Amino acid sequence: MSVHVARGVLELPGCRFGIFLIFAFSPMYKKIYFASDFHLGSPDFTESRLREDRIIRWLDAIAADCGELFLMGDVFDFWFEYRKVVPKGYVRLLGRLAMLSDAGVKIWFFKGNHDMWVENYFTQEMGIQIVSDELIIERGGKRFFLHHGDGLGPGDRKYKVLRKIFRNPVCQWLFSVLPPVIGMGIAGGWSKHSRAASGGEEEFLGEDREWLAVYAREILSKSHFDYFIFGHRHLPLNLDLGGGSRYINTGEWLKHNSYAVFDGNEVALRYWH
Ligand SMILES: [Mn+2]
Repeated sequence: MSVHVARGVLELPGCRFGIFLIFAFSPMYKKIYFASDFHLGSPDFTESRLREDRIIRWLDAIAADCGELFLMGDVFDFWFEYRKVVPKGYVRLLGRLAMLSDAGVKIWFFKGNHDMWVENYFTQEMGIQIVSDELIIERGGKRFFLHHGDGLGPGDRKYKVLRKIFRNPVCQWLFSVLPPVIGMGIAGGWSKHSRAASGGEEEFLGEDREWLAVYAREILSKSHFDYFIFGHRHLPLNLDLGGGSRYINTGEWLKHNSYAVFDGNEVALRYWH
C-alpha cells in the first residue's frame, strides 16, 4: 500500500512540488541546538519541576526543526547510575528526549561535573550518545569544539584533582556498592553546597580573563575552530576570539534559560521565555 502511495506521489504532475517537499524536510535544513546546566533536582522538587516544565515547552517548540540536540552537561544536579537502578524523577524530560530520539533527532549527552556518572542507560533506552570529554565535529562546513567546560583552562586546581577522583573507575565502583540511600544522601548533601543551589550571580571576568576563552585561544594557536561551545560557566556568552572564531557559552536554565542554535550558517545565542 505504502509503495503505491509513494509511486503515486512521484507520478504526480506537480513533480517539482515533490522535490520541494524532499528538500524542505531533508535533514540538511534542520537546526542544531545546544543547551546545558539545567541542574534538575536543585534546589528542591517544586522548583526543579517548574524548570523541567520550562525545558519541556522549549523542547516542544524546537522539535519541528531540530536535527540534533547537544545537551552540554549538568542536565541533572546529581545523577548516579547504579548497575540496575537509576535515580527517581525527571520522567517528563526523559519522555520528551525519548520522543525526540524516536522521531529521528540525534541526541548527545555530555558528562558535566554534576552528572558524569552516566553509564549506558540513556544509550540503551533512547539511543543517546554519551560524550565524556571534548567532541570535535564539523557541520555546515564549520568546525566545532564542544565540551561541558569543567577542568579546562587555567586555575581551579582543587576541582581538577577532584575530577580525577570522581572519574576514577575504582572510586566509582566503591560508590556504586554503597546502598543508594547512603550514596544519594552524600550526593544530596554535596549538591546543596553546589553553586547551582547557592543561586549566586556569575560575573563576567572580561574577555582576557574568562578561563574558557583563554583555553579556547590556546587551542586556536594549534588548530582552527569556528566555534567553541561550552556550558558550566552559568553565564550566557558569545565572544569573538578573533580570526573568525567565536566562544559561545550556553549559560544555564535557573535564571537565563539560554541556549545556542546553529542554522547551518552561524551559531546564535538565544533565550527561552
Ligand atoms: Mn558544570
